[in-house]
Amino acid sequence: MTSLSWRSSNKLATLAMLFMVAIIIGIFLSRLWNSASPQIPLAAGETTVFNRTSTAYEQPSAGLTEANFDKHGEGDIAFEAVFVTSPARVNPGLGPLFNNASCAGCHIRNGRGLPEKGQMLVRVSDPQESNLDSNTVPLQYQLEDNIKQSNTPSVPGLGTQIQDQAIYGYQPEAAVEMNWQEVTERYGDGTTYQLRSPEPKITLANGESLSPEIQISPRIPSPVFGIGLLEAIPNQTLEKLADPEDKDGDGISGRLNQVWDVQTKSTAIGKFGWKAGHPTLLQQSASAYVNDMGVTNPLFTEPDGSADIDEEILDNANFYVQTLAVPARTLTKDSQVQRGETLFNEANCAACHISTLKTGKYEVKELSYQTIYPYTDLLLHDMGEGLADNRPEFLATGTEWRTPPLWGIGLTHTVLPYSSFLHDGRARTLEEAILWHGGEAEASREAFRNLSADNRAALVKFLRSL
Ligand code: HEC
Ligand code: HEC
Ligand SMILES: [Ca+2]
Ligand SMILES: [Ca+2]
Ligand SMILES: [Ca+2]
Repeated sequence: MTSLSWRSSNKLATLAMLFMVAIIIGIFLSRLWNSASPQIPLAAGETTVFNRTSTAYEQPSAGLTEANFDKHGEGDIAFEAVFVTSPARVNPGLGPLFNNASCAGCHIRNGRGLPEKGQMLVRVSDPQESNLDSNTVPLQYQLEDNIKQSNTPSVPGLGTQIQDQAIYGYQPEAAVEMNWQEVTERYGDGTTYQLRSPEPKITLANGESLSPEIQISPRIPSPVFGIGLLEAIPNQTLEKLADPEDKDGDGISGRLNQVWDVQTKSTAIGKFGWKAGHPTLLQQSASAYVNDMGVTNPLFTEPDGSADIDEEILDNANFYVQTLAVPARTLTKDSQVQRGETLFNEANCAACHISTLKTGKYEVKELSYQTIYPYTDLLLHDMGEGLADNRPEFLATGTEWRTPPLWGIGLTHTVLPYSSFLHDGRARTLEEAILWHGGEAEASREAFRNLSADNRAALVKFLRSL
């Protein structure tokens, strides 16, 4: 008996030894493997999610604390909530004028909406109506009837945004119909392509057409994932990227917008929206509630100071967009994708669509200090006459737009087929989006236009891998 138990325990010890050795060899091999294969850049650092399905833009950032995960869930409910006419038990306060009854109704599956009624917005201003003296009055921000910008004087009867829907008993401000004009152009190799540009037809409530003097700017909803990380990029980083006088002479002169912050009642760096017209995500979300849905809130109240929603709901909806994850890249080892990335850099796309940035200290601590790959500099660039809306927004001129992030852009049609690109949704494909680039990006566009069909496909495949 004694010898048997001695033998079996000896066997056990040998087995345990072998097991340990196997683990050590395993660790060693995996180290070796990792050092041999280049690190796959994780789009959003530790917060990246691995989901490239049609729900890719609806995932909470990886690594949220349990409390923040729950808050994200509360925010999801707020973002989906469909508002109705007051009085009502659930979600009252819609309108009287509005564009859509919920955030999710425009930002379809958190991606971009379509350039059609109920999803796109038309911003307007009347250059004749300069009712504010910008020398004496600081940039006052008066959204619709609450706020006014000195360089986008409101249009009598329309304000600065057309609400084309209204609750029972009210009349929408105008009807917006999107028409498109097509032109045929050629790649360097002679292959033809079509580009379309919008010709919106705006009919006022009284049946008249909107005067051609009025500046109009149609905008599709931008994707809302990953933007907490963009907010977490320190201002100093953006200031360093800016080169307003193009001192380094590369033809690219990004600059920062300076906009009105309703909370601090002072000017601040603009970051959100197609022309970077809002300084914070909270203000962007609050202005969406009041302008796009007619839902007054703690930042934009009724004249008597009351509001349709309280701070908790506004905060939750905002927290939701702050903590929406970015999907991981795919096909990083595919040789065509790798060639596409080289072509992207050679065409100088990366001068504006900056690949790598670092977040700083942020209110959502899980998003702090991450290395991220957003492919944007968040700066305004002159994109030429072709893309111009000719309607300024604070410092942004009629030809300037903020570089949009390209992360996750490859999933656009997986999330919503037929959704389109650029500020007004004119580009049906990634190729069309590139071919509209002008101004500071003209050389980049020409570089792409003159690539061989093979190389164009590789560059676009790289974009689809993002
Ligand atoms: C009627 C459609 C519509 C509704 C409703 C709407 N949005 Fe938007 N959203 C847009 C459009 C259009 C833009 C681009 C605005 C611009 O450039 O001026 C935008 C931009 C944004 C952005 C900026 C993204 C970026 O990258 O800069 C955020 C954040 C946002 N919306 C959040 C919300 C939230 C939160 C709600 C609900 C409270 C909401 N939106 C409701 C149409 C809508
Ligand atoms: C001078 C800065 C600049 C350069 C260089 C540049 N872009 Fe852009 N890009 C922008 C801006 C600004 C927009 C938004 C324009 C608009 O919406 O009207 C944009 C939009 C895009 C979009 C559409 C994004 C969306 O969300 O709809 C894609 C795709 C894109 N760029 C790819 C490229 C590629 C590929 C290159 C190189 C061939 C390139 N860009 C070069 C500034 C630049
Ligand atoms: Ca209301
Ligand atoms: Ca209006
Ligand atoms: Ca420069």
